[in-house]
Amino acid sequence: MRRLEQLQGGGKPARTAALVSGDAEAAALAELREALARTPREIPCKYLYDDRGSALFEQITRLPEYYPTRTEHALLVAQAGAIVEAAGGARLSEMVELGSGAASKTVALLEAALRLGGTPRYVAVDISAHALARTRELLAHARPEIPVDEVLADYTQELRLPAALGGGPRLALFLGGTIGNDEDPDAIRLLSRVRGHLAPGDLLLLGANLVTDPGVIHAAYNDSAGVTAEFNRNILRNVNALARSAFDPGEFDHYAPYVVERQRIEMWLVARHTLDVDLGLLGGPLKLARSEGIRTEISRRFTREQVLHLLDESGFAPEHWFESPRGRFGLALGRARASLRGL
Ligand code: SAH
Ligand code: AVI
Repeated sequence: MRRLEQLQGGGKPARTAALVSGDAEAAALAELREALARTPREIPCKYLYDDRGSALFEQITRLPEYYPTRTEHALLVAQAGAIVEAAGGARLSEMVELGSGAASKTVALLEAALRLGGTPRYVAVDISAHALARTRELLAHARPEIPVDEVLADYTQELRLPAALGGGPRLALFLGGTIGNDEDPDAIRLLSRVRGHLAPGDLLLLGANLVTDPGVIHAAYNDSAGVTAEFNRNILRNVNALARSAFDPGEFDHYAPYVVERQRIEMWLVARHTLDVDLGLLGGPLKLARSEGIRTEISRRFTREQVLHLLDESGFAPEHWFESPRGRFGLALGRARASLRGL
């Protein structure tokens, strides 16, 4: 097992997402300062994933209302053989997963590769040291024969991946519907950067939430146990740890409407009353009016055409489309084109 760390110049893994030293810490503070000054105010969603946030996300994936993880998992189990065959079968040299989380669904793909006679390397890229530790535990237990490399990195920045092994295609994975946490330009920039790490003929498997019943989508982000609300409020604890600011999560309501015309959940933290928050290293107080919101995430639903368009714009020729039985989740398999159109 090897670990590359790109959030800091080596040393101990960060226990708080993006809590880093030197230039990277300054960049995180600048990013937060700029985002909180926007209209509407924002905190980038990557700050949801400190240790506690990653653990809360894992709880979310098991909630009865949160259908995406279960739905994608079932689809992956059903289609793993077809996906791995299309990606080269036993010749597949490695799988590189962005935002791997606990990698609970990836095991289905790794097992399919083993069944087909391959032993691909697995490279897990995540901003959360907690998530990478869970990946390590899960794979060591489930599939100890798979070589695993961990990369602690923010994939919105320039990525440094281990050199390709060669000898067979590389399959990049971006699952969970995480692509829906970005608007199109950022999504295309990210997928194009992934394309830049691949050779022509390598592949990308992209998981996306699809447009479905607004009531079902709304419930998934407004669970009755309040776990998503806690996950949302926890972002303020992470900001406090990074910036030594003084947000009180208890002063904010979780608000997560499904905005039908924009095909997306918007997750907000709404001030319960007028607030004057000490921003610590971010500088100055933040004055919030009663009911003023800070947007912490968007989570988009797509049509099949929109997903294939994202692939195409990022340098991949769409080759296969797999959809869950009730059309709530889709997996698109694209092949890296020789020409980097869209880069
Ligand atoms: N793929 C997993 C996890 C999805 S949650 C699944 O489908 O269940 C999103 C994951 O992406 C989290 O593990 C989070 O830590 C990671 N992540 C979010 N923003 C990131 C960023 N900018 N760089 C790297 N990882 C990121
Ligand atoms: C990681 N991402 C795809 C999740 C989503 O559904 O957008 C994060 C999440 N936010 C609230 N619940 C889950």
